[in-house]
Amino acid sequence: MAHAHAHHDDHDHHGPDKGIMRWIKTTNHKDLGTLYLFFAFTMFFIGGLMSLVIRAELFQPGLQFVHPEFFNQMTTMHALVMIFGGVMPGFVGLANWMVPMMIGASDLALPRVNNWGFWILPFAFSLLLSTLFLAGGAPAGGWTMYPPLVLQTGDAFPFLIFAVHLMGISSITGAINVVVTILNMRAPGMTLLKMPLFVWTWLITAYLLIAVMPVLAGAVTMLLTDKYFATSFFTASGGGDPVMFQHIFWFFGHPEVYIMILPAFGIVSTIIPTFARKRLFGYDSMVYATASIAFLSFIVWAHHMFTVGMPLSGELFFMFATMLIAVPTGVKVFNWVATMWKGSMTFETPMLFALAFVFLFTIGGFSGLMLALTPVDFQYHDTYFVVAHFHYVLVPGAVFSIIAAVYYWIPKWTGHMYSEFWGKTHFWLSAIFINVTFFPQHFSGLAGMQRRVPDYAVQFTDLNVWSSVGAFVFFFAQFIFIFNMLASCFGWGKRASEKLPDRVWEGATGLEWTVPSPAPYHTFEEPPTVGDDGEPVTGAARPAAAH
Ligand code: HEM
Ligand SMILES: [Cu+2]
Repeated sequence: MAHAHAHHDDHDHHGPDKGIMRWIKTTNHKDLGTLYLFFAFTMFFIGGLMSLVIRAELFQPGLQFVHPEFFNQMTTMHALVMIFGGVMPGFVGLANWMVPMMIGASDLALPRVNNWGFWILPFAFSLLLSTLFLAGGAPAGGWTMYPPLVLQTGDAFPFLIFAVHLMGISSITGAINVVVTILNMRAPGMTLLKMPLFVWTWLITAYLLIAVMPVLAGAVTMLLTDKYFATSFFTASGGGDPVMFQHIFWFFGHPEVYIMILPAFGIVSTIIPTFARKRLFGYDSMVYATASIAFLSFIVWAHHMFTVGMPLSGELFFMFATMLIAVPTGVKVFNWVATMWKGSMTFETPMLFALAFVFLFTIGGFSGLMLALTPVDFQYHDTYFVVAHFHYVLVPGAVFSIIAAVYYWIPKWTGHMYSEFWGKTHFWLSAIFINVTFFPQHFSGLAGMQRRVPDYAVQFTDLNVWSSVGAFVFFFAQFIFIFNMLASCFGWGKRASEKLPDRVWEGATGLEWTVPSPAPYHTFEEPPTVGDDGEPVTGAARPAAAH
């Protein structure tokens, strides 16, 4: 011990580099977490602007602002930017910041890989976004890149494929880092079933990433050779099969949607116990439910292709397998509600976003169950009902959880409280207007309004006006969030000078609350020891009212 301490002391001069080089060369998990989050917010902003272009066009029937071709570029790029640039890097940023702190490790296991994993992303997205300025414009075949349509993409095509490969490499490096760190660097005493749920959900997510990103890479490489090297994997005239692309794509694509929701489950399972001042109900069952969902996500892919023409037995298998996912998901929702039952709840901003997550994600889950019913999917398929469904799980689902996590942990990151008043204002505007945006789409969809089309029949006008107004208000409400977070970073506002305690939230448990706020650049030079409950064993660090 004494030796370890001396060793630590003579490394004290190892602070961060100064200026821009700090951020370019950094291998520190906190710096990289910050970079990832900054990148994700930039992408949310760009992807959000694209959705506003779409919503402006859809405000009225007829064509007002953009050409149909550009409309299709916007839907395609919006989705690619939001998924691969916004939600996934957002979660990776949170993992970077929190996984080491939650398991008592000093950093991630592979810090240099971590640096590369991040810096690949700005290049990938520069490539992708540069296609907007190429002859023929950006990819417009949908984010699912179905052939034969996507093979008609102009000069943007190789940029698209290369960008997807780069995003995949970045995801895999991040995932390997998370797995290696969690399996090898937990504090003494922290067995697997004592890990915080955010760590568990990220461990499982990382395995999903490692399993399916290569499948996507394979699929897009086959597209590339079909276009430039005269193969015909997916071209019927050469003996290939475009439906095979859909099978390969969705074998990646369905687990991908769970990659965008499992870490959210972990976040909500962290926040609700804190503000209910009770332990999470059914910890073990939450772990097993997460693992079951991950397993099932591999055997349901063809529910995206019910209308493609499959044997009846196939349709039935994919229908029932999909509906089975409702069971572990129901366990999770039940446990969140049971955690709040008779708890001493308070409603600070992170809790509000977590609660909205539980309500609104459940709506998205139910519309998903409806879509799983094969016979009726023939009616909903490719309508706005689908758009409503996946936006309910992605926006008040994935995105709200990222927002909740940032509010929850930012006092720990920066040492300054954010403004609760502006946090609540941001919450109510977001929660109301996300519903104004997407709830009407259930009805336009059931009535037959097609997705990915810039025009619609006049009877859908009112519902689309609601959607467009909702989208614009939601978008501008997010500036409140940005200012609030900047205020916390730079210590603006009334409460900035307050010295925050280590345990910022009275009911919070976990190792991250045993270190000072702001967390020092290097946490846990010596690993903490944790007891049976996963909490630190000794000293003032032990929570007073954890149970
Ligand atoms: C409030 C924020 C958002 C708004 C207003 C919005 C709006 C839209 C609109 C208008 C479309 C086009 C629908 C169509 O014509 O087919 C769309 C498509 C899509 N959006 Fe969003 N969106 C938002 C956030 C997100 C997020 C966060 C994600 C993913 C993480 C996402 C993923 C998608 C996907 C996958 C598509 C389908 C694209 C395709 O058909 O290829 N959206 N969105
Ligand atoms: Cu699916």
